[in-house]
Amino acid sequence: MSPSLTPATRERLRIAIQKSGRLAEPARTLLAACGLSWRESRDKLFCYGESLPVDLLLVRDDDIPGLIADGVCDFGIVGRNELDEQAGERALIGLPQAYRELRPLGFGNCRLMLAIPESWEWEGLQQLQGLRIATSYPSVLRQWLQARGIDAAVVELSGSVEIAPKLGTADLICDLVSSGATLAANQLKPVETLLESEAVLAGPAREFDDARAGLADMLLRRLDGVLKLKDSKLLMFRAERETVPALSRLLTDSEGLVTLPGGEDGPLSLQAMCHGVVTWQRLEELQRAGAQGLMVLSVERSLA
Ligand code: PRT
Ligand code: ZN
Repeated sequence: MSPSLTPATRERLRIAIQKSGRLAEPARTLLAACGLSWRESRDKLFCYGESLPVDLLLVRDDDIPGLIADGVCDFGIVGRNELDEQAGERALIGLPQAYRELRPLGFGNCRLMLAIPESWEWEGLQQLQGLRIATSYPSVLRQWLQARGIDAAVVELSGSVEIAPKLGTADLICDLVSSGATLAANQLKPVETLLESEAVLAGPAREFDDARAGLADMLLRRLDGVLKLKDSKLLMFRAERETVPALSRLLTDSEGLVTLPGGEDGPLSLQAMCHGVVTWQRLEELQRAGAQGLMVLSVERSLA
């Protein structure tokens, strides 16, 4: 029997992720790092969760906010740009805010930006008065313009926004930018950022009040653990007792310098959790301050 799509009859959690596209692979990798695994289905739309009662729905990113709002899915991994755009659209037609951003996930980073023809001199926001701006994010753009008292026409396009100025359908554009190569290839230059975006975990605006609550809590705790450890390294070394204060001062940004139990005499064994990249320069500094036998280890998993 196929799983029911009605929220009331569900005890399993359901997470919507992009079927294919920029966020698809990193979203799966992140959920797998949280200990989830799935049985792939033949239609590749619904993946039954095997390790936990957490299923995946593989969809277009545009559909994810609506699926959460309608209660068809409990969570979704989607760009903040999409979430904010649809929240604006919902507000405009008087629908309640049925979802919210729960965690930024650190991938799919991009900016929603205004870009003008390269040949223009950028003179500031007042220059936008009376111009036509092409975008796939009309709601975010309208709100942004309104907040700044700018009266410009918003030209809604579902794709190929960057060629609108060349085609004469708009004067400038408002679009997502990551490397900036697409803008440059179309003789456009970025001038203003409307939104800093990245993939986020979105969930319902209200807490769960049924069997899904415990499961959702566990998932969020695991996710926090994975996100925290993402760029973490465990630093291990030995040091003479008298050098420890100087070494601690070099490690103030790491998580507690811990002295491991050992003998009374000789060097101490120490460890510290470092968040971010541990450079060679940093290791050499520590070595000069007295650290011996330095080792940098990847951290696989941790539970607070
Ligand atoms: O099929 P489906 O509807 O699911 O996918 P989609 O085609 O709508 O989305 P997809 O996979 O292109 O993007 C999904 C999400 O990735 C977006 O909603 C953003 O949150 C995020 N993201 C990150 C980006 C970019 N970076 C990005 N660069 N989305 C789009 N772009 C576009 C950009 O507008 C430009 O046209 O990619 C092009 C290349 O960018 P540059 O600046 O590197 O040249
Ligand atoms: Zn899309």
